[in-house]
Amino acid sequence: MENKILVLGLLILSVVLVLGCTGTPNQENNVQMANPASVYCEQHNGTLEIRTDATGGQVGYCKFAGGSECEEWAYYRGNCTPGVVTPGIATSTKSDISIENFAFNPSVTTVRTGTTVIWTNYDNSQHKIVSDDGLFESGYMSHGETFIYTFTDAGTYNYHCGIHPSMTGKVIAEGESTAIGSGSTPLGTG
Ligand SMILES: [Cu+2]
Repeated sequence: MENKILVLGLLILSVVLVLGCTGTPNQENNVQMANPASVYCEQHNGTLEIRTDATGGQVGYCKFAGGSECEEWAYYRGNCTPGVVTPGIATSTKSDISIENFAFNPSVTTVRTGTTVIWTNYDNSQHKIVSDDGLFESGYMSHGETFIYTFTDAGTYNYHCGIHPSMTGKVIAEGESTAIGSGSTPLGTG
C-alpha cells in the first residue's frame, strides 16, 4: 500500500516536472529595437548595414550616396561625415578607366565634379597611378586590382604610371566643387 502511494506520488511529481518545463517556454525577444544612431542614419538618407565583426559583435554602418560610409555611432556623434556629397545629381557619378596593354583607356576622361573614377588593371604587369601634381597615388596595382579617386574640384588632372613613364592619362573634371569644406551647407536638413 505504501509502495503504491509512493509510485503514484512519483508519477504525479514527474508529470508536474514535465509540465513545468514545457509550460514555461524560453521566450526569445526577437524584436529589434532601433537604436538612435540607426534612426539618425536613415533620417539622413543613409542606408544602414549591420556587419559582424571579428569578435562576433554586430556593428552598424551608415552608407551614403557618394559611396562613403561611417560607423553609425561615429556619424550620430558627428565624428564622421560622408566623404562626398553630390546634391541633386541622380545620374551615375562613376567613371571607369581600364589599364590594358600598357595604356590607360580612355587616356582622356571628362567627368563632372563629384565623380569617382575607378581604374582597373587588366594587365599581368603591375602598374602604379601617380598624379603629376602629387594629388593621388595608387601604389603598386597587380592584375585585377582597382584604384579609386573622387574628383571633387574642377580642373585638369594629369597622371602617369610610376613604373612606366610612357603611360600617361588625363582626367578633366567640370562643374562646381562638391568638396565638403567649412561653411558648406549642413547635411541632410530635408
Ligand atoms: Cu605601368
